[in-house]
Amino acid sequence: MKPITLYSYPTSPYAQKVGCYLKYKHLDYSFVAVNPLHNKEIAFSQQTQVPVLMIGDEWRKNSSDLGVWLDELHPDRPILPVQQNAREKVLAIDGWISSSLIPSYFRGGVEWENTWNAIRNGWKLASAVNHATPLPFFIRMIWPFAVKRAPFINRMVSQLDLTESLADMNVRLQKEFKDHLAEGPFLGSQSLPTLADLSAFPIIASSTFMGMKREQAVINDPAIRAWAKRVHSHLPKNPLLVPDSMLETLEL
Ligand SMILES: N[C@@H](CCC(=O)N[C@@H](CS)C(=O)NCC(=O)O)C(=O)O
Repeated sequence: MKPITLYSYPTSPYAQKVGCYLKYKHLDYSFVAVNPLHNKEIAFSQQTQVPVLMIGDEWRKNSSDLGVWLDELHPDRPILPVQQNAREKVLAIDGWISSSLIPSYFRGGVEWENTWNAIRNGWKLASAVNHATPLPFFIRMIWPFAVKRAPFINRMVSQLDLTESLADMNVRLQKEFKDHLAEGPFLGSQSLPTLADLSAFPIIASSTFMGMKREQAVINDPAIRAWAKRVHSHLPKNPLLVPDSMLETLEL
């Protein structure tokens, strides 16, 4: 088997997606932490976006494409259904996760609903990044404010419908999530977890695992919490790229 290496900051929700694909598929891989201050570790890719996945001597980016690539190369424990309609449905739900659900969390880092919680959450993220690639103390302290101004985060947030308040957006996303779950037990009414579940799980569960406070967390909905527990049972206890020592709990 060609060696697999995942390059990212440990806190990127897009990299956490890929981490969950790899873990679900029981594929051995190395994780190389990228320092967000200089991105030297991915200089070979001549760009700065993570995650980057290297398999053998070929690298690619974009979490969703990486899931498709992994399934092509390693068809065991598939994350995409074979049947065309089901496959398209799963990929469409994953698209919604990448373009709506994940950016709504970034919006929470830009529009602070509760200042103290936002600062505390930012420091927790900084300490997880610092654990992987040491950051100067000053940078760790200003991290929540740097996130608020980070160009790639603001670019992503500006693509959302900002006429809708963040609170209303969270209520809508919770409802849309349950629509995607439909009859369950997994997203798109699938009987086993797919790429869509593995994409949504880390962004939804990592706030709980890392002890971050959110005003209206999607996971507060009982049906979504029950879904998260089902997905968790198919993954290692710690399915994140952040070590156990940085987590407050591994229970949902
Ligand atoms: N569509 C990409 C989005 C990845 C992304 O936005 N990554 C962020 C970190 S969470 C990043 O690397 N931003 C810095 C940059 O784009 O230079 C994916 O699904 O992988």
